[in-house]
Amino acid sequence: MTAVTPDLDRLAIDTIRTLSIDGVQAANSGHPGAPMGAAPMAYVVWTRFLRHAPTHPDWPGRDRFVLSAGHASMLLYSLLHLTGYDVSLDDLRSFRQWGSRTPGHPESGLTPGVEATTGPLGQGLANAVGLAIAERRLSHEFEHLVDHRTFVIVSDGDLQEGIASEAASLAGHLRLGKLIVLYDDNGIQLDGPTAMAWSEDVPKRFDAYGWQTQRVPDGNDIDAIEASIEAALHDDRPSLIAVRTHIGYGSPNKQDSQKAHGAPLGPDEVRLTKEAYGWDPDRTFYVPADALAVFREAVPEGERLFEEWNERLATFADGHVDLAEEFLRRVAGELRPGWDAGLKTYETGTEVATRNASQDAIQALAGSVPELFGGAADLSESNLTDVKGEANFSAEAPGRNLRFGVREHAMGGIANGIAYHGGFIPYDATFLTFSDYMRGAVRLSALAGLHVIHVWTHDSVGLGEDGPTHQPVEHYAALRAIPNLWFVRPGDANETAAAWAMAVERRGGPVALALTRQKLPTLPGTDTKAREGVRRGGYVLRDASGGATPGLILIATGSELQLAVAAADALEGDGIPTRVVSLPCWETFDAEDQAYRDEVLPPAVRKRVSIEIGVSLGWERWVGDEGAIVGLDHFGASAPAGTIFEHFGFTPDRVADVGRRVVREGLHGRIPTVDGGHFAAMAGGHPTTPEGDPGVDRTGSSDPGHS
Ligand SMILES: Cc1ncc(C[n+]2csc(CCOP(=O)(O)OP(=O)(O)O)c2C)c(N)n1
Ligand SMILES: [Mg+2]
Repeated sequence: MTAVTPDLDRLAIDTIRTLSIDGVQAANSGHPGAPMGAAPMAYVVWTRFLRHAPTHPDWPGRDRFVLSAGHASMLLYSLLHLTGYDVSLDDLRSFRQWGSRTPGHPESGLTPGVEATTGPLGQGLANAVGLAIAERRLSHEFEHLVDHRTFVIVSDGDLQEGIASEAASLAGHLRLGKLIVLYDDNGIQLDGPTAMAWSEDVPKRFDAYGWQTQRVPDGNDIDAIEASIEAALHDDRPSLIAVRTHIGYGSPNKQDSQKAHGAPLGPDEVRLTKEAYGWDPDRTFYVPADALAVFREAVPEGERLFEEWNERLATFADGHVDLAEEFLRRVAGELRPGWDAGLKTYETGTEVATRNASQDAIQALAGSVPELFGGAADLSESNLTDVKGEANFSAEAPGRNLRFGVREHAMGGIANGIAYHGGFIPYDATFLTFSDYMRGAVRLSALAGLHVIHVWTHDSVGLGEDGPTHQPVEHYAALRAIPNLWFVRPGDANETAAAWAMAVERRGGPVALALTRQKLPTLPGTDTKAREGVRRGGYVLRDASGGATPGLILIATGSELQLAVAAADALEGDGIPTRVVSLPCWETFDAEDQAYRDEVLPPAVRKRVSIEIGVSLGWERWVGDEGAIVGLDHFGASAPAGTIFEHFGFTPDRVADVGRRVVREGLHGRIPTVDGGHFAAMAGGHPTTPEGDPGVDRTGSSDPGHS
């Protein structure tokens, strides 16, 4: 053990500071100010509290540390290097460079020891709440094996974000006592003093959320910081410690100014700052041996903790072999054999809303996939996401059904945090329209490759009477635009069971399920074809009769699949051999090889019609030059679902008519959207029509379905 004197503490802290300064200077880009101010609190957490094992960064028993203020990434990279993670000085020298492990903002999966991808302010705190929820639930399921804390550093910007307020409010309500948040209270943000835009008393706000709150008036007083963390650990509420710091601490000309926030100090100021620390201004990336020794104690200490935990696991396994194996399976992210045996098959013709089929799937999977853990943003009665017979997750009991309250953005961030933790397949739920409210978190789940399932019901204008505020129209396109998000819109109950199976099986990214409120008929063929077909993203649901080469392909998703099937009957009756392709997931279909895609959509069959009750954007890709797109390029309306479909021209007759004209008249491209007279009847503004003529009621001659 190195005897750590105050001077050595100071040297170690200044080592974090100077590495951060040098990293940003070398990159000529980055944020030096926050690492300089927050180095002491980070030092206290990492050398006096954090139970981690730098040589076993994935050890399930480790404490979690989240740098929510991801712009301060050099702070984290410096700590990872110093405490002995596989992050070298060269990695620090290549901060923000192509191919480096030290990207601009921390990216989980890229750098050992980075627990969460952060940078979009506020997300990290929500992730941390998810980590703490996961810890509590897993420790309930596997007592003795799980018992760790979650430490977070947040900045002003983090705490200004709505997602942080949502997450903190829920954390207080749930009394997540093992969550400890240190707030880098430096009074400066990007544009200048926080006082420009902010005057509330933050700890008081957190008091009101049910947190323990403390203030440390001097951010360099490491004993006071240590005492506050001690006190936090002994309180059963989550804790916020507001630590008053100085951005750019030690920089003679930039301390306490936004100039230290997001730009290199500059060579001259770097020299002056190092001199102010009593350092040799000519040395860069310098790590004094004494300072390194203090940090590197984390390595043997981590080995010890890791071994101790493995012994605990072995002892536990003596009496509970099954439970120990189950624990290891869970944290390895493997599914139980036969996990999908309970999924239902629905008989052709049965009328089931896909949200109900989703409820059936959740219920069927609940026993065989105990890692499924989630809930809704106050819509469990609508999203049908509760596991029946299970308790709520509350302050008193770590049950299985999460109640997020109306906090969609935090819900997304918390689900991400549960996924980061491991041992769970988290799911969350709301109306598809309100996926917009959680988009920031959804994007990060895709970027970080997190296995999260989003259950988004009320998936089109088909939700009916709630009207256009609640009816998603542009959402399919917007969600399909997010890389690595599988957006799945199943067309009936069998496709929904298949979609759940694919969602549970996926690794390396999120899956969104778009589900209907209204009932849909179970279509012929999905009972046998959906399971494989949905996984592959698209398949031939029904082929042209008599083995004829199709003269036309109808391509549909979700509630419009039934229209394609019905229209195909009519078209076949007219002598047009018609194939129906169900295309519930563009992303997995795209990932299939060309041979399979050509089998489903033969390049030679160029007459095609897509039918989807959302914006037409993107469908060009599947219908090609000679195909037509039946979409909905305006907002919806308040009326019963059947009426809306009728008035907007989503009927088998209109689809068949478009199909006929595509084959016989060469009709192609985006088919003008029908508004059924709705917008002409509206007082005030009208949507811009495809013809650029707002307000014209185009029901009639210009629309093939009504001609
Ligand atoms: C959601 C989001 N909005 C904006 C930004 C850009 N940004 C990065 S840091 C920052 C504010 C900085 O203030 P603070 O959080 O107090 O950090 P400090 O200046 O103290 O380092 C902003 C606006 C961001 N990263 N995330
Ligand atoms: Mg600040």
